[in-house]
Amino acid sequence: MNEDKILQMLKESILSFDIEIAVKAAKEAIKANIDPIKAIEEGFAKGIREVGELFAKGEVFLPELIMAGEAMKAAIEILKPYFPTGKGLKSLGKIVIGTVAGDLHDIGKSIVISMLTANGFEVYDLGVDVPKEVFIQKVKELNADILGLSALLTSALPEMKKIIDELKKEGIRNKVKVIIGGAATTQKYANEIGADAWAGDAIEAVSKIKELMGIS
Ligand code: B1M
Repeated sequence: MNEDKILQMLKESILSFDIEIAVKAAKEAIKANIDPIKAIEEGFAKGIREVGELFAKGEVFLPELIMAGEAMKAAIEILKPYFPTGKGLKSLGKIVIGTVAGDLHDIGKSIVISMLTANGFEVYDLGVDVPKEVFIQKVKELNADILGLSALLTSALPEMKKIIDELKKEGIRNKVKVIIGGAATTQKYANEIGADAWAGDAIEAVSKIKELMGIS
């Protein structure tokens, strides 16, 4: 099977809403030596975004959305050991990251974290549905270089602005760079709320963070 056919199979495995099929597809990708990040971005993620479109049109419902999410997570678990590792690299900087309050989506954030770790950053994952106070406290405690905020729900976007406002109130806005991402966000929104950067995917997140830190 050529690479395009395998990527198509990975996408379809998510559209089957079946964990076993997705896991089998992930194993096929490894056997075929497909780069694990490519397998996610050009295979599985295409499938889950299509599920999202079907959900929005009312052609699939919450149980399918949940199963597709579980299938995607299981596939990523199979691929994870094959991600490039950051072991032995000198830390390039400390990053605090989380999905903002009200939002439980974490699949994309986990991919971003894996890529950042593989590139030598120390990443502190606060999880999902993270209250603004927890972000602020962790940034202070670690003297973090970067604060990463993820959101997939439009309704969670205002939370990002609140966090940036809180950094200002605490007098630490100039001590930490803020990057936002996730399907609900845009470069325009990042500009509006005064974030330092926006990234559309995990690879861009790494390059934007390196830029923010002056790393070439
Ligand atoms: Co949800 N959901 N969901 N969902 N879900 C969306 C986001 C939605 C767009 C689907 C749709 O209607 N078309 C819609 C939001 C509409 C809106 O607000 N505009 C939606 C909805 C409505 C909901 C619920 C409200 C449904 C309900 O209960 N009625 C509910 C909300 C729960 C909550 O959060 N409070 C809900 C629940 C869920 C599940 C739990 C079932 C599951 C999540 C499982 C999980 O994450 N553990 C789920 C899923 C799977 C989706 C879709 C289908 C897929 C999300 C995903 O994993 N994408 C999604 C549709 C879509 O996104 N098109 C949808 C794949 C992932 C690789 O991409 O997350 O975008 P993404 O991450 C990318 C980039 O965005 C970027 O890099 C990643 C890798 O390339 N990135 C960053 C992400 N974070 C970054 C941070 C950075 C930089 C880059 O810097 C810090």
